[in-house]
Amino acid sequence: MKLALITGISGQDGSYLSNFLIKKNYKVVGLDRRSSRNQNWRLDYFGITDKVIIEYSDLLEEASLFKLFKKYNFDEVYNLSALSYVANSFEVPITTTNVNSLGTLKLLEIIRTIKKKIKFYQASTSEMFGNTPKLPQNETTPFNPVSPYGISKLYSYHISKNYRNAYGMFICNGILFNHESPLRSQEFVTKKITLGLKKIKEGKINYLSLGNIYSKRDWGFAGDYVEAIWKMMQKKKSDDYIISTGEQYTVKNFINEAAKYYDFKLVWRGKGCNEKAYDKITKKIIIRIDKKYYRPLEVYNLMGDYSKAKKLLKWKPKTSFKSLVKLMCDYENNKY
Ligand code: NAP
Ligand code: G4F
Repeated sequence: MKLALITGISGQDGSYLSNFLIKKNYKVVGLDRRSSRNQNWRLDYFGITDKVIIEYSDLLEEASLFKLFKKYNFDEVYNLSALSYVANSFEVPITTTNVNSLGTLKLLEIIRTIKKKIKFYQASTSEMFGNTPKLPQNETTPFNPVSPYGISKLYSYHISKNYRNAYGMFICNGILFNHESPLRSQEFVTKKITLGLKKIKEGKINYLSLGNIYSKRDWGFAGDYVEAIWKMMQKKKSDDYIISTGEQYTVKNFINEAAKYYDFKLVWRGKGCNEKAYDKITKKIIIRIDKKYYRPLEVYNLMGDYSKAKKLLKWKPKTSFKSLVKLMCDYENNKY
């Protein structure tokens, strides 16, 4: 039985990966921050709360991390912990960098010191590409991050490669494009839309306020992506891989697809901050644009080329854009 450590176990990917690894007969230890919120709701969703060992620690606490590695003889470490909300990274750039950059370095240093054979996965991101002119983005596309989040993740990407090359350690960077699920946190745009439209339908709110609806994203399903993460950790040699769907849609496309699910017939009028979507039947405003959701800098155009993962990992995404929107809406309606 392999022993895996998942940092960020309380997050979206942490729960999907825990469920996946438990099915593969792993023993899973989850690094969790103590919080006043119920952090286990995602593990509860999979019915695996009692099957994982939760250890309270923090990526900011070096001594506590060290003790954890002394206590367990890990085979694989999946570093999913991060302050992952891009907009928020502009508000708290220092904490973002401490957790997302130095947190990774702390783990790598502990592994290098204690047991170099431990395999390490770093949760890298398409946000590192920022506003690069090249499309689709692949493993050789130059990075040009435009947020404190993207920059903090680029540090971790490079330091991970550095430890792999300098010390011969097994370290993979998964450069994952946006991936969503019913378990996505509510501040991210896909969940905000699928949950928001449901609340409008039920009369709980009048309309939904959003920011830039013209940015394009390559949206996949988290359940598909954790399989790719695991597969790269099973290869003989560690490497970096793009994980994506190879398709892109605007935020507006996502809204229109979700609106169909809820039987809204959206008509769009106006431009920029004055653009609105009305329901053709009721004439009520459903979507408004609010400047407060614009970011100081935006990433406009992401689409990944996952050919390398397809060839070397025999991985490809299973869930289409339409299926993803449907399964997120189904969840809001207790059908998933
Ligand atoms: P998420 O839901 O925001 O989960 C982030 C996790 O990190 C949470 O468990 C959070 O704990 C934990 N965390 C934050 N600060 C920490 C600290 N100081 N010490 C220990 N843990 C800390 O993110 P996700 O969507 O699952 O993404 C997983 C990873 O993949 C992240 O590193 C993210 O940046 C990266 N990524 C995500 C995507 C995507 O589209 N989802 C794409 C590319 C890369 P709390 O619950 O206590 O806040
Ligand atoms: O859902 P988002 O906040 O995701 P974003 O910024 O693309 O970041 C996610 O994907 C990254 C991978 O590329 C991850 F590394 C990162 O951790 C995170 O999981 O925003 C998507 C797009 C943006 O262009 C944003 O400006 O939607 C736009 N948007 C428009 N209105 C909005 C809103 N985003 C949010 N969160 N809320 C809005 O009201």
